[in-house]
Amino acid sequence: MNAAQFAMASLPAREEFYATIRGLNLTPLWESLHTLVPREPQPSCLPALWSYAKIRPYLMQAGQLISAEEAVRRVLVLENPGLTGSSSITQSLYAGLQLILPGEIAPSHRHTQSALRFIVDGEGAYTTVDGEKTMMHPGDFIITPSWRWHDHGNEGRAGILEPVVWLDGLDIPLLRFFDAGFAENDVTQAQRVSTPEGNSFARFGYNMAPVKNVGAMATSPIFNYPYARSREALDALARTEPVDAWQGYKLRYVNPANGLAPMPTIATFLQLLPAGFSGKGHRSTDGSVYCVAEGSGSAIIGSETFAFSPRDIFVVPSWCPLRLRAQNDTVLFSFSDRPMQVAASILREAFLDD
Ligand code: 1HN
Repeated sequence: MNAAQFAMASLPAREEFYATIRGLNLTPLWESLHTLVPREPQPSCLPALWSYAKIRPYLMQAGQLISAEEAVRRVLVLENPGLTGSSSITQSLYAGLQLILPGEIAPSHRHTQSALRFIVDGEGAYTTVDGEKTMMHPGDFIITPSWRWHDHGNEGRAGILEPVVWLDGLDIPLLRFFDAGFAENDVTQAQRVSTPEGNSFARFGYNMAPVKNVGAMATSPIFNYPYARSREALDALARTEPVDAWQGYKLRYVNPANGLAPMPTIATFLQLLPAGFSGKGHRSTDGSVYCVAEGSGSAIIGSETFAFSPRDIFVVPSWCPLRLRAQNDTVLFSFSDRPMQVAASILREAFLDD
């Protein structure tokens, strides 16, 4: 018998064999080898865009239906249409839009999942992380490191009382994969503020660091990266150097204590695309979530084109080419699981010719 005859002759016998061994919790590798080890990434994650203008009315409706206190966190999860039922925006990351109304408190708790907030709408909210409070302003990038107490509130600012909305990004699917999730509720709703506001930024936010009592810090000691500072850096770059043909002017946020990403599992970026920018294609194995801070244009993700406006969120799956176009000056915030892939030496990226 040649190989083909052998395969034909033994098909029913094979099926019977598979059924038998299934009872012993055994499966034949040769039936799944090609999908287990693909020639290139085959993400279930799909390209998608969430229009903030479309979502906002539903967020506000959620605000009428449940309090922040009852919900613990009043969030509409941005679930990837290719990952239904998993509360994931990519295979490794979670994203959601959180609403906090004036006077509300989202009670203090802690968990092993790391979180980021990118403020999209409204003024007057704050977050307290391990006893230090920081006010949230649109465009600020704020972190809640693994296992630190955190509560949020909205007490208004300068007489203005308005709903505040931010984008949450967490490494929930990654920790679920590792079965390493723990969580605990605090004994109080809102933590007692024990460190003066601005203390962390004074220590680490000016390209300087304390000389005493600085241990290794896997997570950034800065927990609010103010938009005004990051925006200023991009502006200065745009005045002083040529634009990158793929990404415009793009910077990564750093943990000043080690030069790496702000959190061990999540990298974050801010980029400026000058008006009229039409970028070449770029792809990488870290699927990314983008949030539009300013401007409008389009994201061509694979073969699909998504028009974006301020506050919209879009997701680019692993290894899917992204081309960015900007009508007017555009600023994009983004995050991905890049630090995990770098640690595992599996990050790949390609800058395409067109
Ligand atoms: C969480 O703690 C927050 O602290 C937001 O604001 C979203 C999603 C799942 C689990 C914990 C927050 C979350 C979360």
